[in-house]
Amino acid sequence: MKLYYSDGSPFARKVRIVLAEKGLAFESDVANGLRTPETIAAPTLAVPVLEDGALRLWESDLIVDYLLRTYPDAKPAVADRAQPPLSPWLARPDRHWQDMATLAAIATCAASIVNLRLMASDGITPANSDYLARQKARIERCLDWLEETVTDDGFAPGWFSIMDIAFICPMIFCETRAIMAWRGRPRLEALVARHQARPSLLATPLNTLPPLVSRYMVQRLPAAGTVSP
Ligand SMILES: N[C@@H](CCC(=O)N[C@@H](CS)C(=O)NCC(=O)O)C(=O)O
Repeated sequence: MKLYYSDGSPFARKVRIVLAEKGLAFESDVANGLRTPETIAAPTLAVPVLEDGALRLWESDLIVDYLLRTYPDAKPAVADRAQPPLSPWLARPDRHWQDMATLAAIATCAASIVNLRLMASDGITPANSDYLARQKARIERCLDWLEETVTDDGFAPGWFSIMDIAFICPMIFCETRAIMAWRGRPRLEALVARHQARPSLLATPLNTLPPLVSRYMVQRLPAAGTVSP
């Protein structure tokens, strides 16, 4: 397998954590900051992208779903029995739609967090852009909903779930990049704290450099306030 990623990407980190949790070996094609469109092997122009033989996949949740289904028995050489195991599914079979809705809320929240970060590089912030103010409001609303949804034992008690991982990665990104304050939500804070010493998290730190905004993106940005969906 080969994974294309940036080592600052919270979406790629989710995939890297799952690969580490399952002890799956892969070749890394890693870049710091945003890649130029010509160097991304996906129509989405975003990383992570996974190649497994002839198959090429993009979108982190899809990649994780593929890994869980394709390598169900993969385990790390040494498993720590004191820690909850990685969930074998994206969503609990008996709560499929609820968990998929949770994952969708987390993914939307994460995308808005990354948008705030990238646009700040151009001086566009919630203070001077109605569109970014709406994205910030979306993040707050998602976080409030997630705080109501999560339990004292994570999103799927007894498991280190993909929902847990998908939440932790962008919140660490949000904090280390000083994008916005998100704490003050005790259950979500406890979830992030609980897993920080897990080997798969320690093995996949985000880079300490802020991601770069490519000239391609800057040249094509319409003026603030005129963006259509
Ligand atoms: N929904 C995608 C988001 C991926 C994403 O936004 N990746 C960022 C890096 S954090 C990227 O490559 N952005 C390039 C761009 O937006 O042009 C996923 O879950 O994989």
